[in-house]
Amino acid sequence: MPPTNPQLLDDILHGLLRRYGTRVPDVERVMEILRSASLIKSAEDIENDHIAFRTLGVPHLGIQSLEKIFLHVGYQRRDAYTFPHKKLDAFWYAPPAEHYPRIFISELRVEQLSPASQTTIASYVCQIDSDPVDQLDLNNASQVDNFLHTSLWRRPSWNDYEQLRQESEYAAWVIYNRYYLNHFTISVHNLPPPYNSVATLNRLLQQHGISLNDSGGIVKQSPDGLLLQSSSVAEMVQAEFDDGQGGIETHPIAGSYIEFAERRVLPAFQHLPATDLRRAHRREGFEAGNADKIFESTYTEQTHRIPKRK
Ligand code: OOG
Ligand code: NI
Repeated sequence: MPPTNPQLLDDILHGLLRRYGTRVPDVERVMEILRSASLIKSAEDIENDHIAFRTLGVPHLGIQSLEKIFLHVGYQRRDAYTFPHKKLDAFWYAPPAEHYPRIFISELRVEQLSPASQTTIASYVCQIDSDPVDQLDLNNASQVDNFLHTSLWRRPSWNDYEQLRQESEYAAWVIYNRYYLNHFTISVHNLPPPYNSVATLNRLLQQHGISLNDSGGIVKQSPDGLLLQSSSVAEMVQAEFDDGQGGIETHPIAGSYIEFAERRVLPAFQHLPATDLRRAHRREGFEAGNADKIFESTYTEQTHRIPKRK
């Protein structure tokens, strides 16, 4: 199905990636590594496998709210994934045309958190008494873009952030980072060999100082062997918190990261010449076991391993 309005979708994605690029200096570092190794000429040569968002599972928000923006431009909801231990649920969405990224949206099961964390989250979201996406003109790209980059709640306090983080790293991430893009994903299988595998590309990235999430091992592989993923450790952003006295205090916290995905060719299409291979011939969707570890790219256990950049 073609996108109902390609310009609208292009504009929304452009706005998301522009903000993401300024918040995640690793994006430019990785582009430079790929350019220096002659794997790409410019960023446009990269296929964006998918982008991801995080949401709070509370009335009027969560997946059911955010997904409306993308369903409107022709995305289709596909498989569900559950992460009971992390108290998360997720869906992935297929794009309206092959050159657009897939979308992965997850949601925190707020009702399963401790009463203290639920009270903290409620103090931020309690004024939202209708779905804010319903107030938008979904055909207006700049309205949608503003919505995705404007807070729905007050500036968080450091105390609340830290209290949430001790129970759920994900909750703390969303309270501060909201709908900012959590990551974009380089389709590694489309890079020139031998860097068309995550194992090889990872070594190149690490040689150039990119830190990779090692939770569960650096390469996450699906049981069918066809989806391999790695991710950088989230970069720290200087975040401004409410100091409780009418002022602002700044603390470094986890922002966003970059993912690398290798989708291998499905057994039925392995006879095809490489030049004929399209998305439909490769492993689709996501894998809960891989995703479970990729979420940890923003967790303190990972970000604390990373030496500070000068
Ligand atoms: C998403 C983690 C999962 C994938 O590709 O499986 C994921 C997140 O960190 O919000 O990106
Ligand atoms: Ni991902």
